[in-house]
This record gives sequence, structure tokens and C-alpha cells, in this order.
Amino acid sequence: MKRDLAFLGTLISLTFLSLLRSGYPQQTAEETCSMQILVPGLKGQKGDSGDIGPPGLNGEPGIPCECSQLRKAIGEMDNQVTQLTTELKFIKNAVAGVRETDNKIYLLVKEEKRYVDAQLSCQGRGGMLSMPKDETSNGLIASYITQAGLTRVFIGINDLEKEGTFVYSDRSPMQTFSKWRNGEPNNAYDEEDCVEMVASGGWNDVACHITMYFICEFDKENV
Ligand SMILES: [Ca+2]
Ligand SMILES: [Ca+2]
Repeated sequence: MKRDLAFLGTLISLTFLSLLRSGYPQQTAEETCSMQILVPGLKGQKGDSGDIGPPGLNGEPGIPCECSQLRKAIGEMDNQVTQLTTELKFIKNAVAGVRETDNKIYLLVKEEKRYVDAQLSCQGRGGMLSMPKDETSNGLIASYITQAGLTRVFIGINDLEKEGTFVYSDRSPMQTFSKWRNGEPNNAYDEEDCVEMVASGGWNDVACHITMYFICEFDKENV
């Protein structure tokens, strides 16, 4: 009886082991050797460009312009520019003490100098002794003198090089415009080669060595 039981136990064990082993796939020698290392090949040449595609669809309509707000903003900016221009003009006139036309700025220099030194002073500031070449600039300089409470200033006109031939301080010749006072230029004492403007706007030749205030002019494009 014991021998039968032992035989039966052995048989069950062998059957169990057989089932257990058949449940797992067995790796063969061939499968182990089938692994390959893949190395990328060289890059091929670039192909030709494709044909141009058809045009795209129309976009969505834009957002309507908020024109009323833009107009309002632009109007406010215009007002600010006008206000700033007015304030700048006030500062130039009241603080810096200059006068201006469309293309010139005039500066009264309240330093008494001889004609040559006055011209050097204006040049040192980047300008020239003022050269009234028309009624507008002459009138502006005249009112500048009057408003400053002065009676006379040097302006940029002289006949230093050739007696009786007056030129402007930039050596340009006198044109048809002039504002000589009655009886001037008279070259009094044979020494009057420089020119002053009096408050009325008239011109008078005077000696160059006397000293007085003067007015410089500057081109706006050079300022
Ligand atoms: Ca003279
Ligand atoms: Ca004179």
C-alpha cells in the first residue's frame, strides 16, 4: 500500500512539473542571435520644390474702425500741440528773449561790444550779426529794439573793405532793400564803416570802435 502511494505521489509530481515547464515559452538559440544593430544611412539629396499651391481663402472681415474715438484722440493731440507751441513761444520770447520769423531766430545781446567783437560773439553762438534784408526782418529787429527800451544796436552791415560799398556781415552785397536814415550813410569824420539800427528801424553808419548792444540772427535749420 505504501509503495502504491509513493508511486502515485511521484506520478503527480512529474505531471505537475511537465505542465509547469510547458506554460513558459522557451527561447531558442536562433532567437537569441537574431538581434541587429541598425545604423542610419547617409542623407539623400534634396528633392525638387513642389508646385505652388492654390491661393488661400479670403480672411475674415476686419473689426469696424472706432473712428469717432480716433478723431477725438487726434483732436486732443492737436490741442496739446497748439498749447505747447504757444508755451514754447512764450518761453522763447519771455525767458530766452528771442524773436523769430519762419526761418530765422533773432537774439538781442545786452553786452556792449565793438562791431568786430559783436560779430565774433554772434559767430561764437552759431549765428551772425543780424542782416535785415527785407521789410519783415527790419521791422522785427526795430520792434525788438523798441520793446527792450533801447535806442540803437549794431546790425551786420559794413563798408570796411571798400568805402561806400556796404555789404552784409556774411559778405553778401546789399540788394535793392535799404533803410538809410535821411543824410546817411555820411561816413562822418571819414571813419564810419559800421552800421547801427535805431528804434525807428532806420540805418546809420557809425564808427566801428564804439561799443553798443547788438542783435544776432540764426538760421532755424542750423539751430
Ligand atoms: Ca564808411
Ligand atoms: Ca553816419
